[in-house]
Amino acid sequence: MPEDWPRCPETDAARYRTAGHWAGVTASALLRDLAARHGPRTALVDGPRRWSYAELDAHVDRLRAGLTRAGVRPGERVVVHLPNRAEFVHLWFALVRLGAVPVHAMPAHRHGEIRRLAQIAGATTYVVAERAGTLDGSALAARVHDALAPPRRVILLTEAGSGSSVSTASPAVAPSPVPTATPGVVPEVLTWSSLLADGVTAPSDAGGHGDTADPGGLAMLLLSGGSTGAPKLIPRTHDDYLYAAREGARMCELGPDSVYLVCLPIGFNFAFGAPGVLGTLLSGGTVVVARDPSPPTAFDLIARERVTVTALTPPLVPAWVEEHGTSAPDLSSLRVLQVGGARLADHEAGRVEEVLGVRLQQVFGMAEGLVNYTRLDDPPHLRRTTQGVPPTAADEVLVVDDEDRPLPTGEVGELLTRGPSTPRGYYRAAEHNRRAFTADGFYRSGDLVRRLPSGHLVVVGRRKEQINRGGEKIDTAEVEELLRSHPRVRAVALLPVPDPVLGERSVAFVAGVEPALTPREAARYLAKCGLAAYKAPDRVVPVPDLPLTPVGKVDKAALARRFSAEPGQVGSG
Ligand code: J2J
Repeated sequence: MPEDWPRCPETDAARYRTAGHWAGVTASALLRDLAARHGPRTALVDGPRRWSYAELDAHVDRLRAGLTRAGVRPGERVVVHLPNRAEFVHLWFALVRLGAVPVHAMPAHRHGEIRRLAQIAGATTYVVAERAGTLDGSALAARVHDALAPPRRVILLTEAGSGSSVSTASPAVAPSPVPTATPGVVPEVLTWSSLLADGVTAPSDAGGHGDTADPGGLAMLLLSGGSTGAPKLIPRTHDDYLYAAREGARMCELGPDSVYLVCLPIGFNFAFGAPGVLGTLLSGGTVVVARDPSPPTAFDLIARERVTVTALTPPLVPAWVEEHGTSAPDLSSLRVLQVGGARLADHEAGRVEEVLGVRLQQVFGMAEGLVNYTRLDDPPHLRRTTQGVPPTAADEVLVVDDEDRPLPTGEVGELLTRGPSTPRGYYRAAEHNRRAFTADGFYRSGDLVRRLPSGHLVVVGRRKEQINRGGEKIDTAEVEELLRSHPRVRAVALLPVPDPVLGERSVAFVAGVEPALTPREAARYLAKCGLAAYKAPDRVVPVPDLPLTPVGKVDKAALARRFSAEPGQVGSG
């Protein structure tokens, strides 16, 4: 049977181990070690709830035992669809300790994305909050459970959360009324509190699989924002993920006194591992969970918990700057503000330091592994106008032309990368891997960059079919395919257009039958298909036909030219 994902060749693996990049410990063993070293120090804060390192470790044992009793076994994949709550951290470590594999879903995901995630991962279990904002976890579970592999478990996190005395009676998740579900396939529904009910006794309590598992084995699966067609999952190992978190912590100068505020979705690679939750914990610091990224929530927590570092995507920066002007918050503890996920405009970069009075760190990363950071002591112009450097020389970066030939310093080309944090292929995607990676194992990022003589990278564009809407990635093919299935749409092309706040917005050029599709109709239709709301086109431009290139592909460059020539003239929105 072919392997689910390509391992790193042994010559490179040995080099990473010898250099100490791959430390040879699992995340579970790491947490035990942290508990031994930092026992009474505060590890995790969520509202009034706090866990010391020792308490976190013990709580993870208890949850691991509950998951084992519920039947979750080593190697099973589990879709984790939780909002910013301490329970995300508990569950992540409990799964890893059990030897199961967390699959990170984003809060904005809906049944379309979750079903695909579950199917590609071959996940047995779906963990969702019963309610989070507009998300109705029970209803969502009913729409996705038949996409799970047997025994099809759903775990509902109730608002009362961990340690509460919520009834263990399962809320009804009836066989789904939606056409996507297979009638009669009833999932097993468990509540969080039932998992925690019986303490730490479980069949395999002695030892713990996750402590002794292969550190080079699969630890987690992340969703790629970067590929066209079927979504791709990124297999991350303990070795490669902990390397990335550790190097991120070094670039961010974290230590035991660091307090990291999780503003962005906690399952986003930036917030979880760059250095994020894991980098903070392995430094002995404190992770504070913000339930939403709004400036008032964040400012309140920064002042209350003496937060020293946090991370944002670019669209949040002007909101922070503005709120700072009106509410004069106490940000005196905040030392570093990381900004990444999309290109931060140079003028906004300047305002971060001038107005907020904190050190800006630009972060240009990818769930595929490589994360670049500006150094905290870089000169101001490099902090403001570049997206940083790779953390170590082992993170190889090439800037190449269309034929993969390395370009001289200063020229714009595609970034290729290989290194201790970058897997050599996607999960169960052998054919796609032949295109997405070079023969010698470099990942083709699709990002167009320029490298300065200092080694700093500047992101100038991309060659992949993707829209980066303020850090939220849209695979244009995914949206186009769904819109094409609308009865009034014949042909459609989704394009990015510049936007002062988000960096980019999406415009759908639609050829079809009258009356022309409106943006609202498009959004409703895509929501019905189960797509995250941010993927709906911001504008819809009706066109008689889509222009084609000589080889018969949609000529997106021509559409972009037409739009930029008369943006106000065309379409509605
Ligand atoms: C321009 N484009 C950027 C930046 C990411 C840290 C930070 C971000 C991510 C992330 C991450 C950018 N300027 N500063 O995983 O650990 C675009 C690039 C990149 C893609 C990856 C992390 N920072 N990007 O955003 O997997 O196009 O990871 O290839 O979601 O986002 O997206 P994603």
